[in-house]
Order: sequence, then C-alpha cells, then structure tokens
Amino acid sequence: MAVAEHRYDLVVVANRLPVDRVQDNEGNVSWSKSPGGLVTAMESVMIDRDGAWIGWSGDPGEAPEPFDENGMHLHAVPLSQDEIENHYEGFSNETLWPLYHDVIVPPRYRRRWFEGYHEVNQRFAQAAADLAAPGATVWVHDYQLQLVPAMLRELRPDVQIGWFDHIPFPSVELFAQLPWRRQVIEGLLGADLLGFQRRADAENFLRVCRQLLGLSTRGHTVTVPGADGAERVVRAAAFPISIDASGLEELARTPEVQERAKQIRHDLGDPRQVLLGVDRLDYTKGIRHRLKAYEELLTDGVLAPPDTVLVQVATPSRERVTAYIELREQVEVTVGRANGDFGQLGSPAIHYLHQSHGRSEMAALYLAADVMLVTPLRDGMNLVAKEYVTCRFDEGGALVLSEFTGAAGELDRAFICTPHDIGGLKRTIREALDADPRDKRRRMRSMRRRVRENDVRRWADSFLCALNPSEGRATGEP
Ligand code: GDG
Repeated sequence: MAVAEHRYDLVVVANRLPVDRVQDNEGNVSWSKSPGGLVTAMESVMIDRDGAWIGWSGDPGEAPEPFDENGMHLHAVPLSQDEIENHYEGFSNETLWPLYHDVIVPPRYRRRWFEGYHEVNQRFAQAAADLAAPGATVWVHDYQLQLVPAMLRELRPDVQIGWFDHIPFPSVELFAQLPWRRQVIEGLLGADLLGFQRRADAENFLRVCRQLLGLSTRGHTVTVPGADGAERVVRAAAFPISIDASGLEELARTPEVQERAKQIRHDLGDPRQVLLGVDRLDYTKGIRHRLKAYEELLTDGVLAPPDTVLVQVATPSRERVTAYIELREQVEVTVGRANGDFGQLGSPAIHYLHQSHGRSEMAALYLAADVMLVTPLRDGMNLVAKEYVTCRFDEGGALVLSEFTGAAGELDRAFICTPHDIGGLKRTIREALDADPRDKRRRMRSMRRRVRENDVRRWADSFLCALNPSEGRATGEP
C-alpha cells in the first residue's frame, strides 16, 4: 500500500470492518452496519474520535477503496479465497476458536493454515503501520490478529499498541497443545497492553509466559528481554467489555419497540411465560444443552405449550465450517422432534428462527421474554445477557446465566446455572419461572445498575487510558 495521505491518532485493527456490503437490484453498492459482538461494542467509541478502522470487508478478492462511514475512516484489507480458507476459516475458526473455548470440539492443527494466518497478520500490521500517525494509538482486536502487535512494533516502534482478547484465554495445559504457541505468545508480547475479559484470562496468559517461555512475571506484568539487552514491560489485565447501555435502553423505551413486544407475545398465542434464547449458532453457546433441558421439562409435563413457549433465535454463523454444519443439524433435529412431540396446531413448543434481525426487533424480543436463557459452555463475556437486562427498564423478566460466561462475574444476581448439569439447568429454569416477582425485580434492578455503571464507553476509556494516559477519560483500570 502507498503511504496514506492522512494519518490517524487512533487506529482500530479488527478482522472485520464494522459494515457489510449491500448491493441493490440496479447494482448500486452501499454499506450497512454488521451485527456481532465487536461491532456492537466498538461503534460508539469510534464515532466520538477521528479514528480509522482497518478490517476485511467480508468478500473475497480485491478490497474496496478506503471510505468514510458514520464518522469513521474505513480501510479494507483484501483477502483471497485461499486466505479466507486458511487464515479465517482454518486457523482462526477451526484451530484457535475451539482451543480457546475449552476444546468443546477438537481443534485442528494444519501447517498451511498457520502460514496463511501469518501472511494475513503481516498484511494487517502493514496497513496499521501505514495509517498510524507518529506516536498514534493502535488498538488490535481479537484472536484472528495475535501476531499483529509484534509485527507492528517491528515496523513502527513509535506507536502505542494495545490488544484486546474478546474470547477466553485458555489454561496453559490447553494452550500448550498449539504447535505455534511460541509465535503466538511472542506476537502478543509486541503490545504494550493486553486486555482480557476476566482476571482469570489475564492470569492464564501470564502463566503461559512463565511456563512456556520462561519469562518473568510480576503482578499484572511480564518482562520481555529485547535484542539490544533492553527490557520492555508488557501489562496484561482484565477489562470486561460492555454495551452501549443508554442507547439500547432508549431504543427499548420507544413506543414502537414496546408495541412490537406486545405484538410478539400476541403472535406467540399470548402464553403465560415466554422463554428466549438469542445466540450466534455456535457450539460454545450451549444451545443443545438448553434445548435438552427444555425438551425434558416438556416430557416431564412441567411445561407445555401454549402456556409456555420457547423462542430460539440462532443467527447464522461460520456456515462453511464442519462443526457448525453439524451443530445446525443437531439443533434442527431437536427442534423438529420437540415440536412433533409436544406442539399443537398453531402452537409449536419451540419457535426457531435461523435468521438475523434488526436491533429494534432484538430489543422487542428481550422485552417480550419472561425468562432469558444464556447457557454457554464457555464465553468470553456474552453481550446478549447485558443487552437483556438493559432492555428491561420495566424491571421485569429473569436471566438464567451460565457460570462459564465472563458476564457471570458481573451479573451475579442472575439465576446462575451450570449447563453441563442438565438436571441442575432444569431446576434453575423452573426457579426463574416460579420466582417471587419482588425477588426478580430486586435482581433485575441490581444487574441493570452494574451494566449502566460499566458501559462500553467506560470499557474503552479504561483500556485506552491504561494504554496511553493522555487518551480517554481517566476512569482508571478496572
Ligand atoms: C464475541 C465473544 C464477547 C446476534 N444476533 C443478532 C445480533 N446479535 C448481536 C447480539 C450481541 C452480539 O451480536 C453477540 O455478542 P455475544 O457477546 O453474545 O457473542 P459473540 O458474537 O460470540 O462475541 C463474546 C463479544 O465478542 C464481545 O467481546 O462478549 O464472548 O464470543 O450484541 O445482540 N444483532 C442483530 N441481529 C441479530 O440477528 N442486530
């Protein structure tokens, strides 16, 4: 890439741009905001700053020319079909994703995939080096770009480099499986600050540095020896991510969304209780465990439609990866069986939606649900849980939340469950359905306060301030 004319003081580097390409019937191209955890989290931070965002557009081949959208300068990095298969579908989603999520499915190790990962990371690092102003802050995101910090430091030693891990960081016993573990740790150690969702993730990383690379760690820091004998200190700490709570609550309070929530309940047959699940269709989210518990509650005669219904939104995700194809089949067989066994004409037991929805529809669904089921087997944070409580300005509803989510660290007034324990999960769902309304309101009030106090702006300000004290409001490191 030619050296950019304009350089930016804040550069975000993430696998995806925060927009999707849309082409109408006449061939006109426009861009619409894409769904997903990172986009939802970063949007409000970038709009406030004159920043640039580097990412892949989502389509193979040539990248579109840089363009400005929503107050952000968007710079697309091209990926060929081969690179998508090796870097993204292969190494990111079939090696790192399962390895970092407790090997729920077995990770696959392919040398060709790592080569693709290395090449693509180098391209992202180069783009960041070209766009960053002297002394700029560069914030790299997530597991797809773990080699970027060291590559960027090599190219631009003057910039401040932060990296944030949106997903869990595994224990040293699991991480040790990775044939390229040294490259990954050394890649990350190019950063000045490494942010994790939970303290336990940061501690796992520090332990990996000690045990696998023999580096010395102290408190939140690891000391990295330089080639010239000089030492660098890299910090690794927890910065639990959050959501744009005030923006979402404002949306939930609009008459249109409230009306839509009533309409949804009406369309469901005005049941006494509505249960809701909202997830990307991903094996980490515990959708099968949730459906099994619900199906058993139907079999036991404890729940029955049309009195109680479950709505499961399963947003399509990684549809070319085998484990996701298999998961979809398993989920759809279970939904079909439950509906065949327990549904009635016009009132299925499970309303299953394998589709994306707009933000207003999501808010209306949250408002319509008496019990929200968030049951991941492992999840970095889980923004859906925070979105649910934020939408419940009426202090209604109840949240069933897996202990294996980052969110459980903050939302400890939820009905906490252990999704592997199907008997326990059934009991927790019943507890949430039958809880005293005053108890539920108290819990909801307390959880809402937690999310309001630590919203996405505070998260970003804390991270940027810890990385570079002249950036952001001085809210301090959490
Ligand atoms: C990763 C980590 C971490 C989903 N379907 C639709 C839609 N969504 C939105 C939700 C929520 C986001 O996507 C999903 O966020 P999660 O946190 O639940 O999960 P991941 O996608 O796995 O995100 C996770 C997150 O990064 C942030 O760090 O919390 O642990 O795995 O915001 O509302 N949004 C719309 N339509 C949909 O159909 N509009």
